[in-house]
Amino acid sequence: MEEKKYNAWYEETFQGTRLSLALEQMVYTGQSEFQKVEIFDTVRYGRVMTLDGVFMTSEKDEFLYHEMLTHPAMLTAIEPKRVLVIGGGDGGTVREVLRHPSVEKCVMIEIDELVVTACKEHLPSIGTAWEDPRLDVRFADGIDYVKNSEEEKYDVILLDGTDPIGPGEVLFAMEFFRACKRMLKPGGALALQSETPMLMGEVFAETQHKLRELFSTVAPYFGPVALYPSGQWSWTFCSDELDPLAPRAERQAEIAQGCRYYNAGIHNGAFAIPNYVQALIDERGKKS
Ligand code: SPD
Repeated sequence: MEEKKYNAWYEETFQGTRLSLALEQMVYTGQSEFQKVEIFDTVRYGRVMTLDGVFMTSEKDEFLYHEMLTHPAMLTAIEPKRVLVIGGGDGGTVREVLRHPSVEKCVMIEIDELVVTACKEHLPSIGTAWEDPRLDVRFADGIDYVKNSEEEKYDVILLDGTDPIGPGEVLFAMEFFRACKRMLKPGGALALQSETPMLMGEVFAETQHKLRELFSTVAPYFGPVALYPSGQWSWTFCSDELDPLAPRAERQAEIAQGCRYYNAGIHNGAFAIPNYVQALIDERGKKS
């Protein structure tokens, strides 16, 4: 097949890598007090959203990331009723959370209202649950919330933030993880996006060790996200009481039916730690 010539490309520069997508047209550009928000149509990934020039989500592959961030923790928790999502302004994570019938309330704390407004208008295929009455979206600082909230605690907390570079760095700080734990009920689970071990090995390993100081079970798990640098992504499951390798099989089968990536086999396999990743964790352990 002959390679077509494309006139315009959108290029992400990230930690010494460049990833380009052939561009069809820009759809939206806005600047909030926090970041530049761009949404555009691409030839192969459908509609894509970037924050400060970094790919966040695409119509083509968003299910990989959102299903994997959400379902391992939701299906390991016994009967998650209250769920907290920090970040996740495109709406993909809350969409997956609200597919669980046990959920009575899902609070989403997103710092940047512009991300939600732009995604509601221009990426409606991702955020399909904005009107769900169980959803309570608040535009506030997630760090302040977990540090200071006196509200009822949560069964599951999901961290759907940006990369730990610049403003996103605080989302990988010990202080923040400690505050998240404060907001978890006994028997609860925290899951977070924990970056690419291939290109962000130090941050990944450091994060594992920080979380191990707080939780008795810290289990990284892995999957592909084609849009993100290196393509190999990680998330991390944390709990004091729950075993991520013992999800609730009945609920899992129901949820997996509506998933495009996640299923029981993926769940189990995702928790296998690749040898190079185990080595990163072990090496970082020797330093402390
Ligand atoms: N390198 C991009 C990492 C982005 C992680 N969060 C994505 C948010 C999608 N809801």
